[in-house]
Amino acid sequence: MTDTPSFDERFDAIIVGAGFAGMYMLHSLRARGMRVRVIEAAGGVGGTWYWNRYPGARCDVVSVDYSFSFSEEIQQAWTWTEKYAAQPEILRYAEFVADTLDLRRDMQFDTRVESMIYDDAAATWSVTTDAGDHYVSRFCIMATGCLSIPKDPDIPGLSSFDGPVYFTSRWPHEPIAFGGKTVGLIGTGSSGIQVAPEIAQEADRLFVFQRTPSFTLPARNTPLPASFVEEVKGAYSARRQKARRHPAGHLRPITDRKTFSYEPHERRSAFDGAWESGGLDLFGVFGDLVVDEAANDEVAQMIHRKIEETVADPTTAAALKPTGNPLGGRRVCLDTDYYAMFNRENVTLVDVLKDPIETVVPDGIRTRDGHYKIDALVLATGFDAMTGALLKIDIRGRQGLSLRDKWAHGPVTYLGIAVEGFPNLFTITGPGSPSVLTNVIASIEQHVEWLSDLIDHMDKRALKTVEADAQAEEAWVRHVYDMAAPTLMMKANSWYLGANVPGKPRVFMPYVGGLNVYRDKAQSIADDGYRGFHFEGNERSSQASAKTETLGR
Ligand code: NA7
Repeated sequence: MTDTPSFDERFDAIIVGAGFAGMYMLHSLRARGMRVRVIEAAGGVGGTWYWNRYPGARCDVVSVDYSFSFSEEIQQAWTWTEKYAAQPEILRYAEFVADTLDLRRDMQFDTRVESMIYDDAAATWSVTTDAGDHYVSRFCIMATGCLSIPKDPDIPGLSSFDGPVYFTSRWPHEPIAFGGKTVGLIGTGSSGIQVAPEIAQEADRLFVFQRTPSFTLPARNTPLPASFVEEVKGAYSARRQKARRHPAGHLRPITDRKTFSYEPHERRSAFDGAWESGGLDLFGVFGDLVVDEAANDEVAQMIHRKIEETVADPTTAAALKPTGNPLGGRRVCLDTDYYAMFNRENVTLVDVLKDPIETVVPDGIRTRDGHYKIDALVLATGFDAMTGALLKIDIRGRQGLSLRDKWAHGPVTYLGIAVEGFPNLFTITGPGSPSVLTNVIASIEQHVEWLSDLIDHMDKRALKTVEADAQAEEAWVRHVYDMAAPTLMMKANSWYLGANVPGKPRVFMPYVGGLNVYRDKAQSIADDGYRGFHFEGNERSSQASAKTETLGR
């Protein structure tokens, strides 16, 4: 890649982001002979796994499923070593895929896209970057990730702190020595829950500042026996096929059995069994946890009991019990020894619901009732999820329509893939797609393959642009809402709803209907001539097709 900015260099497609979505999209479009450039803010591939390199970062989908299925060569060549892979192994895997497919030659790293402006007359996108590049492209594909833009932590006095501040979402590449230090950690979502036990082992003292307690289940991560990996590899395509038909896109147990179809002692023993086996198995014994309030409450109580049994100090145990948000309403975390960590002498939970943080001061954190002296501060304060990365870029579609304006009251998309007014621009795992509620690699594969088919469809018919219809978009947004409305997920203050970012419109963003249902819907739309999309013809190839061609409305 050149160091000098490029002006008006032309591409068939520009892909923003070199995480798993950008990598597979590049491979797929290049295989079609397209000239493609991937633009990536990071210094390498891997997306979320490039940035979130804090100690303890680990995926909560089992490794043999959280990986690409499209290449038999890759899935046979790579060997996972743990049930739930840790960040370094996933990043090595992303790098291995990039090497195997020779992806880097079409990737531009350390570059952020600043604007994407649609030219109505030319039907192309003008893309500018912070490196001063100006590119022109027929298609733009946003592979920007659902959790890539850290939320502004919005903590008074933060800049006055004398010691180092580490964001889990922007963790340094060199190891951080916490030995002999007193560390403050703010944030107890997945990231905080994963990093805390690691810091606790090394630091002199750890203060965990918790505002909202999360539900977390023991991951019970374990090394993968070679025999298991061989068995998986021996029947990988059958396993992948099952995953494709699974609502979550990976082989976790599911059931439609209702909680109260069990006797109380059976419920308790089923819960205990799932707790012991670890991971998300709990959702495989009770199928109604996210819709039935009483069922949800009962299981929440069972988790409270586990907290009481594990955490010796009753005040700490009480503060750790999640209340007010139903189980599953916010992302359920998987942990390794999180609750047990609070029995260590050097770990203190600070309940900032009761004793709010007032300000960070040069030597620590001042709460209403206390002053905690710390040497280093770790922020695991979350992300501007699902829309943050898209709205950070100045995206303007037809007649200068800005995406920020279009989404002022919340994101609207068709299938989570396309937006009316923004021709030839696609979002991979955008709002309105199953994305974060699934094995996201399985969702990415579905999107990339569906979009590649759409582009084939256009090329075969010499169609220049594709755009979602307003009515189809409106109907999809309603459908996404209708699927979420009966669930308890609407009752939690979660990032799924944008509730973690002050002022963000409260709209439930992911599609809860399941990846299998979504896949069928998307396929039926394609089979129906891309119902809900309209195409414009290509003057270059045919004078007659220059009229607007509307298919399958
Ligand atoms: P999350 O799940 O959004 O968690 C962020 C945490 O930070 C959460 O406990 C917040 O408490 C807390 N927070 C945020 N701002 C503050 C301030 N100002 N004061 C105190 N506490 C604060 O982000 P994660 O990175 O852990 O996980 C995101 C996803 O990444 C995860 O679900 C996986 O899919 C991977 P609050 O809830 O706002 O009270």
